[in-house]
Amino acid sequence: MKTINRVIGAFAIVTSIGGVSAYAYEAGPVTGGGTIVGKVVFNDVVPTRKIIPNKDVEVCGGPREEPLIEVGPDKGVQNAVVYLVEVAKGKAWPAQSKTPELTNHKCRFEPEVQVIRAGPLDVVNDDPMLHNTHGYYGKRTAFNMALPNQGQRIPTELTRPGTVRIDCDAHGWMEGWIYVVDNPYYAITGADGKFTITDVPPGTYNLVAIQSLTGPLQQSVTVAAGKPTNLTIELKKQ
Ligand SMILES: [Cu+2]
Repeated sequence: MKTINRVIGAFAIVTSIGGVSAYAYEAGPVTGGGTIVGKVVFNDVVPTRKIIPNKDVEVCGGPREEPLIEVGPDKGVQNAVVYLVEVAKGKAWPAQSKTPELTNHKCRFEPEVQVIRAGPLDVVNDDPMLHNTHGYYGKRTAFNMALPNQGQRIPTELTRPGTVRIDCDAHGWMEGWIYVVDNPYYAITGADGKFTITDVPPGTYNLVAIQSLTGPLQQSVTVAAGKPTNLTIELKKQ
C-alpha cells in the first residue's frame, strides 16, 4: 500500500504505519449521519488447507481440511472486516466493558478475527499446555509470548493501526487476525456476509474490505446525510 504523509486540518496528523494511516481521531457529535449497509461476497471456488496437528492432538484434534474463506450458501463472506480509512472526526468509540482478549482455546484463536481500537489486548491460554502466541505487523513482530500454563493471561498492547497476523510458534497451523483501527467506523461481517456502519458524517470516504485469503480491497463510498448507502463488495483471490 502506498505511503501517505500529509496533514489534514489542524487536528489530524497522518503517519504511514504498516499500510494504514494513523489519524488523531477526534470524537464528537455527528449531525445528519448516514449509514453504510453492505454485503461482502465471494463468488469463486473456496480453497481449503489441510491441517495435520503433529502434537497435543488430544486437545488440538486430528487432521482436517478447513476453508481459507468462510462463505455461506448465498456467497456471503463471514468474518470479513470493513472499515473506513482516514476519518478525522466523527462518532464516539463504542463503550468497552473490558480489555479485548485473544484466547488460545483447543489450539484455535478465539476470536479468530477481531477488530480492536489501538491499545491494550489480553492474551489468554485456556489449554493445559504451552502455546507461544506471536503477533506480526507484516514481517515485524508486534508481540511474542510463551503461555505455558492453563488460565494464564498476559497483557500486551497493539498501539499501531494495521493488520496483525497471529501465529503460534508451538502449533504451526494456528492462525488468527486482529485488525487494529484508529477510528470507530468499522464492522465485521456476519454469517450472511452483511455489515452496517452507522453514524457516518456525510461525505466521501475510502472504505476497505479485508479478509485473509483475499487481502484488502479499497473503494470510494459517498455517504449522504440521514440515508443508507448500499454496497455489495466482491472479494477475489489475490
Ligand atoms: Cu499453540
